[in-house]
Amino acid sequence: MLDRLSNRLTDALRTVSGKSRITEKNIQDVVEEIKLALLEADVSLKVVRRFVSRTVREATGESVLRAVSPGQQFVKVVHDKLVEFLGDERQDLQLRGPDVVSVILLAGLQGSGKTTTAAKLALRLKKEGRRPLMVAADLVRPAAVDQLQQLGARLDIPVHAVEGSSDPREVVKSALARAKKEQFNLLIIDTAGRMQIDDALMEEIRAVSRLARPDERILVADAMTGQNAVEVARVFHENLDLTGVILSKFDSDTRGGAALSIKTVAGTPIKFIGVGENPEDLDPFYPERIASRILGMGDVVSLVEKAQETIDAADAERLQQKMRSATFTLEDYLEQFQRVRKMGSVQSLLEMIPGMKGNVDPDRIDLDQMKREEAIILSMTREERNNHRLIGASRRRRIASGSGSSVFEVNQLIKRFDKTRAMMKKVSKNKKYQSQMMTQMGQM
Ligand SMILES: Nc1nc2c(ncn2[C@@H]2O[C@H](COP(=O)(O)OP(=O)(O)O)[C@@H](O)[C@H]2O)c(=O)[nH]1
Ligand SMILES: [Mg+2]
Repeated sequence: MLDRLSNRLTDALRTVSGKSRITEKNIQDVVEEIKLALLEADVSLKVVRRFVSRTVREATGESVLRAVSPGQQFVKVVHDKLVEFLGDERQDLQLRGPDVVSVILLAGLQGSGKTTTAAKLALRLKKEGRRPLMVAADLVRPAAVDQLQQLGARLDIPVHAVEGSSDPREVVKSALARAKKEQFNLLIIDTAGRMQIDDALMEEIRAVSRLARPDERILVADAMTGQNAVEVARVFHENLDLTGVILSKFDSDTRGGAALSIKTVAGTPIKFIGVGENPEDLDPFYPERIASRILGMGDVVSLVEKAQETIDAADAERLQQKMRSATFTLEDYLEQFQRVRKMGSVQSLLEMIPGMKGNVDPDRIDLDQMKREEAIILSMTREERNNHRLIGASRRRRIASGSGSSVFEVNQLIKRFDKTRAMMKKVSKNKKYQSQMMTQMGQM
């Protein structure tokens, strides 16, 4: 699945991810590689251009994190762009409550996988507690009704068909009536496809759509047809105002061009992917997961994410500034605790702060103590955290009971914080002292 694209992109980015500096030259090289990889994956030219220009703009505009190399950060930008072009958030089906009949209309070219997908959706939604009725409204291919009925029998899901009818609207109309009468709450309409997009097909599907008023108008598109699938999506969207696309045969698609282009070109999200011929082979489409699969550099991406979430260059700067001017407050102190928690360990926090790595022994920092202190600080008001001198005797009692500690502990904390802060100012210009102080903060 998407192997070729994945290999090419990953190779291109491996070279840059180790770079300690991003220059115009090495950006140029890797961008060329990305362009070629996308074109080879049959991503439409318009999308390739947009992808590349946004990536470059973002990569050059971003402030560089100190904890990761610029090359690693570039990998993250490419990853984020992949997610964006794949459609950002996962889009689920929008169906109505169980007491109303919801309708899903499936459209698409012949052989794209509509009938198979009807059964896949019916099975999935039945498992979620719906009562589906599949509607055989493909009256063009002689065996189409049969195919759906066989699937229905296999899955024990009823199929609505009208013997001898040649008008799909008639079939849909009677299906709607039957759903009400027999308490089905979901109609899945399988329609006729054509070899190519033609006016007669569009006219027919529009008529069916007007009649059925579907909650979901879904195009089933064959991922293996690449840019052609994208063009089909664009035209169907113009005609049907699609609510989504299901990309079938994703299991056989080594290129990935359709997945990457549909949202941008056709403006409609991919909701599911077909990953095999069996009724179980339908997966929700998660842009994030697909992007990770394409880029295969999850380690680098999560490293950069961690760094972004915790301390970036600006943050570190601000912190040092505060230490120097002794405007460091309990609020800032609390922030440090929370960073440690996010990073998972004191060690990883220290690595993010310039000058700390190797200078501080993380074992000397007492995490339980940190937790107790955090509880105390959390029991203060924001105002008190920003100016601990406001905290008088009665508030100390309240804070102690609010945090499950004693007044003595609250007093201790405030006293030590005062001392540390005074010291911060003194030592803040000396890196070695600075790290000693960090250790002390943890022990405070
Ligand atoms: N590998 C694979 N084959 C699929 C998938 N979806 C459909 N097919 C196959 O594609 C062919 C056409 O499917 P069909 O549902 O009859 O297409 P329709 O003409 O649009 O109704 C059949 O052989 C299906 O088994 C899929 O997600 N993966
Ligand atoms: Mg069919």
